[in-house]
Parts: sequence; structure tokens; C-alpha cells
Amino acid sequence: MKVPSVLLLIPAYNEESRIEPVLREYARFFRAHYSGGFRIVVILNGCVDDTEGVVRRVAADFNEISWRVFPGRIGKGGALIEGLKLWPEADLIGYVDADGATAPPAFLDLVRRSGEADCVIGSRWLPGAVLHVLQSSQRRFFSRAFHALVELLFQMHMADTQCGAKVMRREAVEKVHDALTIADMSFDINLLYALKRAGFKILEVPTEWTDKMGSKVNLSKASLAWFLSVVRLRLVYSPFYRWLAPLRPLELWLYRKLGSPPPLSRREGRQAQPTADASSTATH
Ligand SMILES: Nc1nc2c(ncn2[C@@H]2O[C@H](COP(=O)(O)OP(=O)(O)O)[C@@H](O)[C@H]2O)c(=O)[nH]1
Ligand SMILES: [Mg+2]
Repeated sequence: MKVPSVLLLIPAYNEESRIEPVLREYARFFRAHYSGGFRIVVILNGCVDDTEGVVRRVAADFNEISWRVFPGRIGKGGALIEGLKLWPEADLIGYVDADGATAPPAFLDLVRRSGEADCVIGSRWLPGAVLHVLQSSQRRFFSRAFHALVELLFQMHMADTQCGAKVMRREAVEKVHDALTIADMSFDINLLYALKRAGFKILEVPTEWTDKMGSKVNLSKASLAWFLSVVRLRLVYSPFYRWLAPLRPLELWLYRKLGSPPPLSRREGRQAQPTADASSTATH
């Protein structure tokens, strides 16, 4: 059987000091251990540092690496919604964080198990997960509270919706892409719930994870935005949603106050364009 080709997306927001070794390790590791096609596309969003210069330098050494630049602060979710539009280019599309919390062998493990489901996700909360460095206790507490809320709202019965490592079959991404609108880190819930509703099988596997210094998350503000996003997502799938349209300006104001990217309307999603110079580099 043909070994599936893999497209790995890496969302990057001001990652000039963390991303270089991660890109080099992934490119080297997959060259040595994976016989199918392998490409990395870094999706830079709202960067005001030299992430692009760093990625450009590394890409000169590894032709499997390319990048797209979105100058606006479209968030991790916004970056992935854009990146997932590249679905025609690979059999499997996945993503990991730019800080290397998921090392290449752990991502390859998800790829290898992709024959068992339409979407395979890493889990830090299943028995068998190996956590080398834990998130802060505050972050873990918040994470569990958020998880309880997500379970209450969506009943997906997963142990860890938020792990930054996931891989999907192209057909599944294509089918659900129009339903993806959440731009902040609740994007993962948007994705998983859309996959479930469409009848795709999701497999959660214990993973290996090393929490990294330099998180860009401001928990007190971001958590409120994530809360808003999941409640909103629940409403999208309820009969009340169309009555709430007049609240859209209030919603935009709230996201702005919280410093988080608001959910995309589908039309906006279609309009986001990378800057011309960078997209032309994404043809390796
Ligand atoms: N915090 C944050 N991360 C973003 C954003 N856009 C993309 N990312 C990427 O999302 C990934 C996870 O971010 P990180 O700060 O490590 O989050 P944490 O480990 O969950 O605290 C990294 O690859 C970031 O570069 C954004 O607007 N905010
Ligand atoms: Mg991180």
C-alpha cells in the first residue's frame, strides 16, 4: 500500500526564538524515518518579530519547508483555517505547535496510526501519555475546568481536545472546512466537533509532550475569549443562533477588549489572503 503523503502545518505567532530547531528537527527526522512525501508549511500570522527571516533561512536548507505570511492577527485558529485550505496537496494534513512541545517521533506516531481513523489526536491526559515538562499548575487547573465545560457543552467524551498535535485524512478536512470559524485556541473544539458531526472517526492516542517556556498566552484574557468561543460554537449549532445576529457588534467589541481574534464569518474566511511575496515561496 502507498505510504500517505503528509502536510504538516505549523502556526507561528512571533516565534523567532523558538521555531528554528523545531523546523530543522522535523525535516531531518522525517527524511530519516518516513518514506512517504513530507512537507511543512509554516503559517505566520500577525508576527511583528523576525519569524519570517528565521523560517526563510531554514527553508533554504530544507526544500520540504515553505511558508505563508498573514500580516493580520488571525490567531492560531485563523492560521490553521488558512493552512487547511491546502488539503489537495496531501493524503494527510496535521499540525503541531511551533515551540516543539510535540517532538517529531510523537507526531510520526499519530501519522502511523492514521489508518485507524479519519483524525488522530495526541492526548496528554490518557494513561500512557509521557509528559516531560508539565504546564504550570494554574494552566493545568484552567485546562481541566475548560475541559469540563467543553464536555458539558459538546459531549465528545475526549480526554484532551487541546493538545497541539493532530492529523487528519484529506477527505475529512475537505468535508468540514466550511464549518471552521473559530480563530482563537478553541479552534480545536470547532474542528473536532465538526468532524464528529460529519460522522468521522476520531482516535485519541496517548502522546509525549514537553511544555516549553515562552508561551504567548495571556491566560486571564485568553481564557475568557476561549469561553466565549465555545459558548458561541454551541449556539451556532442551536436553533437560537439566527436570532443572535444583532449581537455580532457586541461580540466583536468583546473579542477586541480581550485581545483575541474574533471568529470568522464564512465570507471573511474566504477573503483572507497571504501577502504576495510569501505565497510565491510556498511552491517547493
Ligand atoms: N498564543 C498564541 N499562539 C499563536 C497565535 N497564533 C498562532 N499561535 C501558535 O500557536 C502555538 C501554541 O502557542 P503557545 O504560545 O506555545 O501556546 P501554549 O503552549 O498553549 O501556551 C504556537 O505555534 C504559536 O506560535 C496567537 O495569536 N496566540
Ligand atoms: Mg506552547
